[in-house]
Amino acid sequence: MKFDILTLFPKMFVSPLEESILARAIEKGLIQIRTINLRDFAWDKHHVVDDTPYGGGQGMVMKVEPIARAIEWIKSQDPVAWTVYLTPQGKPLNQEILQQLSLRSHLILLCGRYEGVDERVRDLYVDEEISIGDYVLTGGELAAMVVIDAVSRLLPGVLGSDRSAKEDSFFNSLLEYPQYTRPSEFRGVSVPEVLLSGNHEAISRWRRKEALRRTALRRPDLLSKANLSEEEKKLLGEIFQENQVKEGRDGV
Ligand code: 4GX
Repeated sequence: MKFDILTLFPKMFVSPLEESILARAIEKGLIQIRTINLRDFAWDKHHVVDDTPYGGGQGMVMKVEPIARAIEWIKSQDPVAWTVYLTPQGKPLNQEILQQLSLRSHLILLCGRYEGVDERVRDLYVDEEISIGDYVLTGGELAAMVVIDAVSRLLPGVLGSDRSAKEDSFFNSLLEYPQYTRPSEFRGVSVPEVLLSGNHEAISRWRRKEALRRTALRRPDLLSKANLSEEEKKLLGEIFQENQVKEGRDGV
């Protein structure tokens, strides 16, 4: 999969791509990442990439021509390249959108700065607008990095093969269960007995139950979307009963 990043700050991408899983994916040729400095496509004497907004107001707007030239240049090499603009005004990013993006062969990630891009960039070049969350960054670069990271790990061969299979079933609709590793006791806090028991049936049941508990407590919105099995509904019933007992003790 190819990623082209259109940015005024290409260096922001250097070290995140030199580490760990993404570095290995690049090395193995599973992903190809190019940073393209939009300033290189500003052809006036001073390579100007921004200008004041028509109608007046605060800040600067990114000019249409450098972005247009950069995207047209990429598309002349690969007409199916899909252009994504990172902006708080986009669709909220989730695992389903990432799954869809991971099926494409070539993404162009447009990183805006200042007050954003001239609206005609959207009109003429942007295929999809994505937001990584309801907060404001200083630019689209970190959002683009999030997309690259989360898409890459969905590509075949990027994670260990045992890691990827697990992912989609259970994990997608529920939060993960608590994990522990050695030591079995730390500052008086013990690892749950069952995890040391070697009873795989009991361990699996405990994990499903704790994943349900966590989801019910922290993200009830996810639970209503999840397709729960009869077994899971039973576990959820147990959790609610346990909570009522606890609330009774707490005087609720
Ligand atoms: N999820 N930003 C875009 C420039 C901008 C300003 C105004 C449009 C209108 C962000 C996010 C994000 C900061 C990227 C502002 N664009 N991107 N940038 N949240 O906060 O994706």
